[in-house]
Amino acid sequence: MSRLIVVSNRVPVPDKRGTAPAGGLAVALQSALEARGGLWLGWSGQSSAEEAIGPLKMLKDGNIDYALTDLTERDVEEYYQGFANRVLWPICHYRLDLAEYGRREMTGYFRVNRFFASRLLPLIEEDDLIWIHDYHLIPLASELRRHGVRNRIGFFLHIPWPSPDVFLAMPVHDEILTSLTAYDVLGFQTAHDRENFADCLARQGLGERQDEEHFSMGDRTFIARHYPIGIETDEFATLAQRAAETTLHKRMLQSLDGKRLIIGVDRLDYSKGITQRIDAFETFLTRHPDSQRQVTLLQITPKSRSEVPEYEAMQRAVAEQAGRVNGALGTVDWVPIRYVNRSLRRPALAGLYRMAKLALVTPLRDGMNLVAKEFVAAQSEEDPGVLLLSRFAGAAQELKDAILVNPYDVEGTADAMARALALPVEERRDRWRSMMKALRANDVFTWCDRFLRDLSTGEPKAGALARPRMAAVGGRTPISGA
Ligand code: GDG
Repeated sequence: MSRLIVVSNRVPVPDKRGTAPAGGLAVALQSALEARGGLWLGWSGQSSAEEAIGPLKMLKDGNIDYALTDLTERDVEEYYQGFANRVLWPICHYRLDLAEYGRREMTGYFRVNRFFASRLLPLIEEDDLIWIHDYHLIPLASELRRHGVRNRIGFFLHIPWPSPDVFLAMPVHDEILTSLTAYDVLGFQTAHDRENFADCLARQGLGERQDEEHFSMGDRTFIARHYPIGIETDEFATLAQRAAETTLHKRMLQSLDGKRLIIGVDRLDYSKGITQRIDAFETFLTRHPDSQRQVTLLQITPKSRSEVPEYEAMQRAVAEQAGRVNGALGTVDWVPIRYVNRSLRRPALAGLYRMAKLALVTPLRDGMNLVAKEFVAAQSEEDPGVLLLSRFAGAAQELKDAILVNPYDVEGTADAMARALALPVEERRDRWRSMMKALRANDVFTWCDRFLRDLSTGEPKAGALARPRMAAVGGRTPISGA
């Protein structure tokens, strides 16, 4: 079996006790790396004012080497905060209005990708498989190819790929699109994303489509396929069951005092539709006064990318909005919205999902949305909660038994909340069973195996992943450095 190299913007380095502070994605990739022997390279999260960057920081954990590089402050500003998060992220989430295209940032993005290539080159061995993750690193394969790297290189895009009318509005669309053709395997979250990508190629007259998933470009061929990412379904279900025994869980139940818990969990990001959701919740409470004092919305929203101005503004906007609803509808002994602006530990989160009768997962656009999947996995079989899910999340393609909503339709979403809370237990069980079946059939280990099988085509044997021990399932998944 070939060795595996994973490259992502941020790397979930194991902590001193040797357990990774990792969610499902990191656990699956680590177990693939452990099985094959491997290397995970990415940004250390540190930046310096100096232009000269020191050597890679190398760490070893079992069969896995971690290679971390610092970046300069200018790199972070131009590549990460600039082009990745203020051009590619909004464009891929259909927010042309928020994209702030600048040549300096674009140049910085390509420069940092060249820099990542220069750090990786001396570490690559002949038969290594290379798996690059997400929109920060799109041009990395073409930079490696320029240096003669002929290894199989795959790319997985965690976020949506937009329709050509949106994508082609980005000034450097041609460079970005062309650099993707340097990969052997291109992975998308949904068939819809893959079709959007194929439409972009066709519109630009790049390459030729051989069949649904195979393309050629000059003398190269590549696969573009959808690999919907999953979660560590069974492990997460166990985590949620165990959490029910903890003190935090008991304290939370006590504080609810019989009220039904509704939960929202999202990184603070405009793509997640948090303000529209709070509007919908307010509309629901106003239209159904009998629900007031009977429900509480717990919105858990860890800060992210606070150095980007849109995110800082959003932080203020959501806090003000929650405060306004609480002021308008709350009473001395009832707060409609509990707004938590920091990250909780993963077991605590699992327990809260299980306690909730309803989850509001209403992004305006989302590659997949793992919160939707985690909520389902955390439910009890006898009395499962209901998932209200945006039809614009990749997860809606698999979780068809969620209550699907259009998050732009505030009144429609409010009505769906009322419907969801009134569902009889038999229907809740039926819906849950069907969604759980989908989550078991395509968990994160299956996702990882499917991608690696395609990437390693031609290899004598691509092994199935060993399942990790529960201890490894502990915290957040900082793959993209969100
Ligand atoms: C990108 C794509 C795609 C959240 N709050 C806490 C916490 N979380 C964890 C959740 C979940 C993860 O963060 C968020 O994943 P999502 O999928 O919902 O969203 P993004 O961060 O935008 O991820 C997305 C994903 O990549 C994977 O491909 O699905 O579409 O945008 O796991 O549980 N974890 C802890 N405390 C929190 O407070 N421990």
